[in-house]
Amino acid sequence: MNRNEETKQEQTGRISQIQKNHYTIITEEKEIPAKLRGSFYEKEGQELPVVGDYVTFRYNPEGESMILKVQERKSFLQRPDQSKTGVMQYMVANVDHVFIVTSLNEDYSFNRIGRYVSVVLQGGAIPVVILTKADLCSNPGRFVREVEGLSDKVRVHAISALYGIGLKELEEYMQPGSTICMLGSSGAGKSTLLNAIAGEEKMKTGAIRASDDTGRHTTTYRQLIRLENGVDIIDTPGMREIGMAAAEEGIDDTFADIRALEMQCRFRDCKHETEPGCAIKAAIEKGELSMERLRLYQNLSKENTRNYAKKKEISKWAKSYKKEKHKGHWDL
Ligand SMILES: Nc1nc2c(ncn2[C@@H]2O[C@H](COP(=O)(O)OP(=O)(O)OP(=O)(O)O)[C@@H](O)[C@H]2O)c(=O)[nH]1
Ligand SMILES: [Mg+2]
Repeated sequence: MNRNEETKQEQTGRISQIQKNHYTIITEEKEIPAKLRGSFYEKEGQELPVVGDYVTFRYNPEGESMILKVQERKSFLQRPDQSKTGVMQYMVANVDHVFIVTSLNEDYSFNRIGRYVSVVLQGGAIPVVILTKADLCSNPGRFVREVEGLSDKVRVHAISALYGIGLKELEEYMQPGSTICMLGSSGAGKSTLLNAIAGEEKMKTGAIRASDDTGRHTTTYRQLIRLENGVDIIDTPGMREIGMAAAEEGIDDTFADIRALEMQCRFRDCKHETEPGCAIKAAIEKGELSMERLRLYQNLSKENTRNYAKKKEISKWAKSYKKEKHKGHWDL
């Protein structure tokens, strides 16, 4: 193809990076700088491209190419906005598996993993929980079992990217042409895992704070990396929290739709089993709610009740301990 023909022809590529209004498109041959066609800004509610989108563009060998259209997405991850305005934030598109990366140190949070799983299921991708830094944990199996209890749709692997433990288990996700996205808090080890899978340093990694095991936001924007084995991996910056209400019990944000439906059930204590007038069952029948998300919500609520009961029990015990100690009975 000569230069002129190449310019006229519409091509297809994949968005690998976005910096303000500047897009990078990756094709079989190269990375191409691009911008949006003006009409994207004219029409209200027009879907803008996100990392992972396949787009049609007009090639410009001299400068920025022109993105004409976003192609239909097969999955689309969104999360509720942190400021709780009800707006959804777009994250990535066309992902097959999402690696929910959590390290086996202070970062581990059963509830947070549940919220990520919900976001992934909602977006139409498959959640895979990766418990990293297994080298720092004396009993990774305990955590694997706990996470497996979330939903039978969730796969769990305990690994150490630094020591190469468990990486073989991840080979089944490396199908040529498939896409993996890394999600998880800053410092969890997403970029370290990506480098270990790639076999070379594609991304920068950074030390965590010893005081609370949190990271320092080393990765600052989403980036799609095309590996030699034909897999696309999207690395993302660590998020502080995902769709989380301030309280530890707050699973409300990620499950706002289910809670809204529950309010419409005829009985206030509806268990969504055999009760008549159940809005949850109706939504499942209509295909508006998936069974997996309902189970996940129920499992998380159960776990929260258990934690709450545990906390209450402990504080009761602490109070009686103080009282008894005061009477002099507890000097062991
Ligand atoms: N002990 C141990 N440390 C690890 C492992 N994986 C990553 N780390 C360390 O954890 C720190 C954070 O790793 P990163 O890969 O930068 O974390 P990240 O999730 O990409 O963080 P952000 O880019 O900030 O979102 C680095 O010091 C890594 O060396 C592991 O398996 N074991
Ligand atoms: Mg990173």
